[in-house]
Amino acid sequence: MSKLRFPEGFIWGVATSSYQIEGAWNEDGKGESIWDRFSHTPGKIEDGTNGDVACDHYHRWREDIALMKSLGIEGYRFSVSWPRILPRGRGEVNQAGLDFYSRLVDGLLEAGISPFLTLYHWDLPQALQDEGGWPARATVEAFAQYADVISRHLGDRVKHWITHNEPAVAGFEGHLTGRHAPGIQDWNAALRAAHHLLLSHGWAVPIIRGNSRDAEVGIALNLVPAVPASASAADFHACRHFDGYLNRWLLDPLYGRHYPADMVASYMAQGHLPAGGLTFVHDGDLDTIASRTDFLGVNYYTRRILRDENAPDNLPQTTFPAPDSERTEMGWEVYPDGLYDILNRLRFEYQPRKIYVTENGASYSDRPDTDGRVRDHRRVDYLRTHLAAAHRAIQNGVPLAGYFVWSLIDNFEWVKGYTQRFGIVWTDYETQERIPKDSALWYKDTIAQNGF
Ligand code: IFM
Repeated sequence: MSKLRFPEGFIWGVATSSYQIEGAWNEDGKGESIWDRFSHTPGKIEDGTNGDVACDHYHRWREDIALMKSLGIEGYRFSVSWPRILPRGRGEVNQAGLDFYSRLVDGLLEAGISPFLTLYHWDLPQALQDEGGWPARATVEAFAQYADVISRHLGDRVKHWITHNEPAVAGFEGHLTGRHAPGIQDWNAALRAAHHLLLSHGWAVPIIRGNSRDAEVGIALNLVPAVPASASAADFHACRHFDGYLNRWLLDPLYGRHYPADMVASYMAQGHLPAGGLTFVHDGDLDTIASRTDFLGVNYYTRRILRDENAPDNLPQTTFPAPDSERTEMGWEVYPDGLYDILNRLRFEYQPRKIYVTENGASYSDRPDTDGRVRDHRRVDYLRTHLAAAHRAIQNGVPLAGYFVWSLIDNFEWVKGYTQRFGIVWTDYETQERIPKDSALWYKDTIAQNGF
């Protein structure tokens, strides 16, 4: 293979999120989050664990920054725990929480690493959930206060802001399938929640810009290309429906196109929306949601192959993975071309000014060999092939400005607990020792050469 070189200034990063790595769930004035409550509820997490300690990053952040520096990491995407800052979701600010993130940001800058700050990666303050959570419009106002507090405090030093991580997951896994906190199963609640997540993004954009001069602001979406399992019209429609459910429902309003009419009609026909339709959309909301952003964050892991199963509840139809395709331990098909496809589609269909791949990575459980080395060759292959696809997209004119591996370290994988390891660095949960895997060393070389 010939050498691939990325554009000058391309940012090589890693990503994490607060609940998945921090631990210290009730320290220094932090309030309870919906993930604290959910993971403490028996039966919700597959291995019965929780994020109480996780990677203990709250106490080990200096070590983690040193680790990133040793790998040559240029950008660190992390999220802020809202209930660490506003224990009750709004109102009184917890100075200790602000101080933690302030020290973290200073430490990153000293190490020459650009902070990419995500405001919301799913850990809503439980106090706000008790008042209705994301299905309630008042949560949007609370988010605006939170965005203001954080950006006023860190806006002088943080220049890359991501309002939300994967609002489709927060909206639909949290309120439709109920697999994620807060564990609700209700179409109407899910659609309201998704709308309020988007609206809160739109409200936050000018607030962040006002508090952080020259900042870049964007949002990170999990995008999944869908492919029909056959040439039948039914499978084509299943695909279109899945795409509308997961991709277009967010992309269309964010890029000024209203909610997709085919999906609104389908949701009304199914009784997922009341007879009045999108009653939770107020005048002006769609303009707010379509506020101009500086970049789009793309979280890409896999594609879906779909056939029409006539699912009675109109949930997305069953996937039908290609017979010989390799899968990660999440069961997700390894399909690098999907990243190329989605990046090109965005370029032509939505034209974001700039794109970052804000997450990409794979779960493999390779552990330290007797010599202490973690030979995670499958992850190296995964990263290499996906980066090659990203490189092809750049050559095709996609304005891709950076790439963040999910994840820096093995961490709490939501409903899967600690059974899945996405890190390029091994976490020993007994001792909290970190061991860079072969993939981390490969990534270090790749960063040093700006390619491979
Ligand atoms: O761990 C998650 C992350 O929190 C959001 N995107 C997908 C990752 C892997 O499932």
